[in-house]
Amino acid sequence: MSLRPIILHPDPRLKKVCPQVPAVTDEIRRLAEDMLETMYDAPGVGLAAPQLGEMKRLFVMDCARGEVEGEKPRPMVLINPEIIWQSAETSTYEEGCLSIPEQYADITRPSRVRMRWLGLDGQTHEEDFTGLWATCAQHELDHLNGKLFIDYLGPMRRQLITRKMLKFKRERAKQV
Ligand code: K2U
Ligand code: ZN
Repeated sequence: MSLRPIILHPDPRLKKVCPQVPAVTDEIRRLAEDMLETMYDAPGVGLAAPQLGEMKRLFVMDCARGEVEGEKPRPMVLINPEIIWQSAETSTYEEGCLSIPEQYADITRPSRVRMRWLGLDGQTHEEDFTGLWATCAQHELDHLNGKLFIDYLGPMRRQLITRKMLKFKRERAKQV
């Protein structure tokens, strides 16, 4: 397992639609392991493959943050994920993104989603997600379609955040 660098916005790889994963191979298993290690280290509750520069339709998530007494970690790997049902009811959550550090905005999404995906076990899985799990799953699926949470904001706010990130990346490059 190894930690990998997280790509920062703006970057063309974060705007691309990722292709399906044809099969669960040892390479995919190693990538999923690295994604989980990088996510926990960030720390985060989700991470999508394109955020590591891997243009593949898979993401990891673990929203069991131990806030609930006795809640055990539940690392999940979702390959070729799709939403097969979503509630009309919506929830608003102050979202952030590991590719857009220190920037947050209230984003409204369906409160509940039913997802179908291919697991590392090669089986097809289906599950309903609510709460932070639902928000995170939709945020990560957006990453696989080249969409960032700032794309839900108005153009001025999005440009402001992008300019801040360009400055952040310039200053970080000077430190290297
Ligand atoms: O994809 C990512 O960049 C990781 C995201 C996932 C996420 C965003 C918004 C809402 C839920 C999940 C986060 O940066 S992970 C950081 C985090 C930690 C605790 C709660 C929410 C977000
Ligand atoms: Zn993100």
